[in-house]
Amino acid sequence: MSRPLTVAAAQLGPIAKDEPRASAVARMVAMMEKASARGAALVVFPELALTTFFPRWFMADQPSVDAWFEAEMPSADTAPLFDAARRLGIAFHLGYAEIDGPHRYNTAILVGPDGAILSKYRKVHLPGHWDDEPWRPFQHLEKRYFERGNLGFPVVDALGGRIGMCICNDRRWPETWRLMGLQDAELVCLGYNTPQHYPNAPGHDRLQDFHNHLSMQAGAYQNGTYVIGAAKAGLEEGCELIGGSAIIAPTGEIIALATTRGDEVVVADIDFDTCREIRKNIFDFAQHRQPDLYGALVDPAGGAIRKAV
Ligand code: ING
Repeated sequence: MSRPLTVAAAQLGPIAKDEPRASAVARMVAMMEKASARGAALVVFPELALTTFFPRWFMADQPSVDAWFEAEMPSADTAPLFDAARRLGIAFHLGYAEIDGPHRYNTAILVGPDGAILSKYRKVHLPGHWDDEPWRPFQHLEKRYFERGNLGFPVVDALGGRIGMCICNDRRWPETWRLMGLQDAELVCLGYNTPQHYPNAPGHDRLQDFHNHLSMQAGAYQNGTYVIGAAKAGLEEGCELIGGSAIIAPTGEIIALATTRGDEVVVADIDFDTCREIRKNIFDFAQHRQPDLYGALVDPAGGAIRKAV
């Protein structure tokens, strides 16, 4: 028995600071149409896909920050995405900045081919810093502008498989992947905005593309899940963002890869049953994991293990 699905990563090139949401949405609808024409039933868009990556600037007043957020989903600006989903019969994953009452999150949703929101995720691992650090060529103020996600890492039954989500920096943390692996995730959708330059470790600039794929390929293999990673890429308001959008098999192999740093759709045929080759063998959790020895992984005083060694 097989459970095939054709899927797409829709990489976005730069979004200018003054580019209206409607413009970014129009670009994404065009990519949904392109993906649909190539048989895709799901399209994954990047993190914070509606606007430029605004955490690169320090904003002192909350109204200036809130201008980058969505108070409702869908809204008049984003409705064309939901309309296209229904018109084309295609699901999509979208990253955006969410206002929920007094709370603000870096959020992603999975929307079905009927336009219904099937799942929501709020980013847990928020990188960067809190205070204005003008020494940086560009800042990274996610810790200031977003609260830590409070929805866990949900995995839902959708499109014939078990689908989870994470966002950008989450992919670098093995706990992210294992929490979804423990829920039998068969596909993880994620978007990212990753600068080529890392001010605190410029020697790693040459490794950003490698670390991007290393993180996603390891997550895929060690949990027997497909991964679709979609970048916001290119030179965006003076900040070069990596591309490398990819579709990755449970074996860890890259089966589709973007080759530009602009708007680009990459498509692959997956089969959710392939996950079993990994999860019923080398990573059969019930057979091989030793969770009774892993307590330090969730000990809030995580440093204690260093003293014990
Ligand atoms: N961006 C980056 C990411 O995790 C970063 C931040 C870059 C962290 C390079 C470490 C190294 O891909 C977001 N938005 O999390």
